[in-house]
Amino acid sequence: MAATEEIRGVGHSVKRVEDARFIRGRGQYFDDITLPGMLHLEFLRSPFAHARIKSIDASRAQELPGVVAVVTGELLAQHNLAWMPTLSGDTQAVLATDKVRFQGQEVAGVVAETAYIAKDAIELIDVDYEPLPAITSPQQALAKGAPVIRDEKEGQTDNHIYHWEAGDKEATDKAFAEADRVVELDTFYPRCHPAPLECCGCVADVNPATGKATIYMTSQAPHAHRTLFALVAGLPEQKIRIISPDLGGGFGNKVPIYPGYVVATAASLLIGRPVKWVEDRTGNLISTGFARDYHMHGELALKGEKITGLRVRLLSDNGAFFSDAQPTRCKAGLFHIVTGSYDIPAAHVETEGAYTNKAPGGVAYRCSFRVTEASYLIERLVQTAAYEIGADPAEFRRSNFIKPEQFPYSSATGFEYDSGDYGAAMDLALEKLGYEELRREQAEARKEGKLIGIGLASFTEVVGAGHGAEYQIAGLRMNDGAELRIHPTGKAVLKLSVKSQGQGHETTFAQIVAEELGLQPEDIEVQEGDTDNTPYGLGTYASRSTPVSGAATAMVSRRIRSKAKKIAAHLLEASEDDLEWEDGRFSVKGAPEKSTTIQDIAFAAYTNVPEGMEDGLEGVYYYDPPNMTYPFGTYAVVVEIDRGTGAWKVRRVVAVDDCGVRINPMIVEGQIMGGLTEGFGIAAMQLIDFDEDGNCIGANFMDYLLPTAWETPTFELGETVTPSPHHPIGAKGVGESATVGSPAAFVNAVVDALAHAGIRNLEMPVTSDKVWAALQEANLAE
Ligand code: MCN
Ligand code: CUM
Repeated sequence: MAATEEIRGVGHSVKRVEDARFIRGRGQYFDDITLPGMLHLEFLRSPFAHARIKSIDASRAQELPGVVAVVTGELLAQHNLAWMPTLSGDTQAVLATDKVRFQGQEVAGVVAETAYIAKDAIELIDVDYEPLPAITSPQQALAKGAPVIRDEKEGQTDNHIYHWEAGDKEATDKAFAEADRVVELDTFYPRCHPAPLECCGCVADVNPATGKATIYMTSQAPHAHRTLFALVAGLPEQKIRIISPDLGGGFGNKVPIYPGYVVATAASLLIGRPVKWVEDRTGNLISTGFARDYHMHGELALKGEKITGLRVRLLSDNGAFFSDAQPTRCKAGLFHIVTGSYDIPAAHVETEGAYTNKAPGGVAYRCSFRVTEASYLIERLVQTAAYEIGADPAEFRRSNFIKPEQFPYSSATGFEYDSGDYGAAMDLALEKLGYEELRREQAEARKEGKLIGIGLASFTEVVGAGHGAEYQIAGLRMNDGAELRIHPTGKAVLKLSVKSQGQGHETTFAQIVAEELGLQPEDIEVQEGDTDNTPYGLGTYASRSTPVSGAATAMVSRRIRSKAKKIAAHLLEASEDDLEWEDGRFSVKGAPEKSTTIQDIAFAAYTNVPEGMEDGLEGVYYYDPPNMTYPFGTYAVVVEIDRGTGAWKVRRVVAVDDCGVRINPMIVEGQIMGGLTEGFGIAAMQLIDFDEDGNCIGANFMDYLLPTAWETPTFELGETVTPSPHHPIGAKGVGESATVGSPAAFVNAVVDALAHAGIRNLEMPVTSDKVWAALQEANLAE
């Protein structure tokens, strides 16, 4: 019986159960779904970044055999669907009516019998555009006399979206007035894109007889999306069923609601047949949720080796529609951790947002609400400060770290860090790296004209939104549910509100139940993604599945265990107080031979419960986290620079992460390696750029470069474990940590190779030509 075998609960590197179908090609993605009578939707996209639409003539397209309908903004407007609300209270065009506001914006949709016919018909739509000047930077957007992009919005007379601030301005000004030195850094976190392997898409099936809308869609947050569909389209919520099937990666790209989902659903409703929309790569890169595009100015006030103040000014390029997924309290999530891992007594941050003629987005890409930018800024700033005062960057960090005994720590911007031991993580990273020795080698190499750089990032992240009273999206509290049913034979089904895009939830969440109930993970099936069959919750992003839904899973298991205990007392004819729980069985204290397993109890739950007790062994729990979790770590990167070309090569990457208790160490390491690869890609090559007319440069994988196995360095990992004090099993989220923390380490490493010659900054992506220019400037070029 199971109880004699070791339970593979928390801490075991259980192999990913989902891979059995993925590696056999048996996954089911939305594009695998074919329904009888299904039609296909394709989009006509704007060639201009900014233009007035004078007319749209779709008659030639309409006449093409096989075309069923052409959907325009005008048609949608008749159903009040031409515009939709965004997650941050703005509006966004579903299909353009008055103007196009970025290149690639959806102008019209063709619904046809095949995708090929739909694509051909797109070519036959005649749009008469009157081009307008394009705005491609927030500086341009906020300049006097700039054309107003959102002229359709009442009262909008410029391109300004918001001004937010956090921290104490007065205290910060005082810290700067009293500082013996002020260090500054101006830097830009460029626009990049998550580019998941599978682009977005859906199959919308509105049944004209029942009125039920079943929408198979690429969604990281199926429940939230269903509620938004209900609110936007006015469909009754019980008549909407979102099914998010297997996803080929998300990385934040599948959080927003895109016009494709809405048009496919509207078309299915109007035509009465299922409609499939499959986004192509260029559509994905030019029109869906981009990330970053953040201009940052940071200043540190120093007294000796101590940081006494932080001042930050930000300017955000939000594209044509403000569509950040924006939890209320969060504002810019950057506020949460802008002071990083450092005990900075005073801080003040101000941020402005602007509309530009670029695709909307802003938050997503393996970050949590701008924390990537925050982490980058502070880690670049502390390195700059260390150089300016002639301190070793590691030692300078150490003297400013928040100390373990200061937790829970209240930051100068008003957030409470739950737990941390930053020194321990850094020590382990430095030890693994052989830091002292490397510094010596670096100095020796320099004498021989060789450039080696060592870059560190001791990041702190914030994940797991988060405390429903303060964190809401579109008015919905950011909670998550878990429903667990133990069947008579002791096998279980766990249903979750979150949705894996590749993170291995089917494995790890079963391990949480295994840990709490003493079942083996293979006896627990985990289900996600179908709103008709899973409990409510806000979904997977901001590494919140473990902190929120993982906690719900532990709590529902405990709830079931307490009922199991009552049944055990009944079966053993003992008092509950005399029972002990260990490894899936209750036994009588002092009489271990008198025991009953969770499997026996499960059977009894349906056959032999104590008098007055309801049958069954199941429960549901909605978890509202008391706080966010704050994972952290130190990443160290060693690079060599070729003085002849400016090319830089990564010699080593050491990554020490602390995400509290690790449920599945192998999966956590996989998350970290994937995240480091993306961090490297962002630092070295991934760039979505625009020319002055607003043409997107980076619209395909020839121009938007992703690291392949060829460029990706080898990673050496390490861990420390500082449990979260408020999470039921002490776990913190980890999915995004490496992408958040590592870009600064890569850039710091390249800068470090040139720092002795006065170079302080290089902008991402750090391409050879930029390094070459720096080598020239520093008289180091060969
Ligand atoms: N885990 C663990 N122990 C911990 C923390 C996490 O074993 N202490 C496990 C979890 O159980 C889960 C995985 O690690 O299986 C990631 O958990 P978590 O940190 O809670 O993150 P989420 O599951 O909420 O995933 C979201 C996060 C985000 S926001 C992005 S973006 C991202 C990422 O995950 N996108 C990914 N990792 C990704 N990995 C893949 N393969 N594909 C994506 O699209
Ligand atoms: Cu910020 S990308 Mo993830 O949160 O889905």
